[in-house]
Amino acid sequence: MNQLGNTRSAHRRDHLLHTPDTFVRAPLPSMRNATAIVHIGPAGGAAFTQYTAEFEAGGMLGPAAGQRFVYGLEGELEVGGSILRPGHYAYVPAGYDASVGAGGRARAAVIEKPYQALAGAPAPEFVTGRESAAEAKPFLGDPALVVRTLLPDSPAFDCAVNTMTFQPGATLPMVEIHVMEHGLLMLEGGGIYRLGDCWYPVSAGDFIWMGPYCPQWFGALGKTAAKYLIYKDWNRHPLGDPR
Ligand code: UGY
Ligand code: MN
Repeated sequence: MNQLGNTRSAHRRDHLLHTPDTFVRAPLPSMRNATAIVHIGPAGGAAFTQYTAEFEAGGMLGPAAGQRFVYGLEGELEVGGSILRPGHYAYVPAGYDASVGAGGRARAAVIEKPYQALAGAPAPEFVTGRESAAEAKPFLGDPALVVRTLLPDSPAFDCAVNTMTFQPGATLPMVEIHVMEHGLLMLEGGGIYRLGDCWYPVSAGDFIWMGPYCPQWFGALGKTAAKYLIYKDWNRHPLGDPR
């Protein structure tokens, strides 16, 4: 609790930094023995929603608003019959019937978005995997900054979810400005995030939303690696399906 009105959290037109001291919990419709910290959604300026789901024993999510990506943070979850431990993930296509529940206390990052079909592209399938099993690829040739791509490289998917791991002192090689938006959850370590014209100290547990064209840059600080989970819209024409 902070009783002096201070926080690192900030909300600007093109970005949000949401730090744990400002999290407010409330269940979403049809959740059972579970609650949500909604980090971002259309009300905050995004075209997707991302929330942290916190489960008690027997906890369940309600139906997804479109496609759903679940990343295990703590405890054990069951998604469509697959067991998710921390660092495991599941992608549930829109309209696919896969319940999300927990036998005991658990936490997960959840991303949901209406699916944007593409003429000629197949429909995406249910996917599960382990982040640690995904190939670590140097980002723009830098071995101190590696990317793991969690969803298949296929036009079936209208979004990408990756992790990025920065060795201490590693940085994004440039200030990025792009049409895609991001939902980002700091999983480990910390550093400085530039968002627009502001520089923020960030650490594990913080959430960031970056809107389209939000100038962005990160440098890892401290003696351990910094790692984040990052969503972006992907594989679609800016004007929609050019059919
Ligand atoms: O995929 C990305 O656009 C990523 N490099 N952005 C970021 O880390 N802020
Ligand atoms: Mn980016």
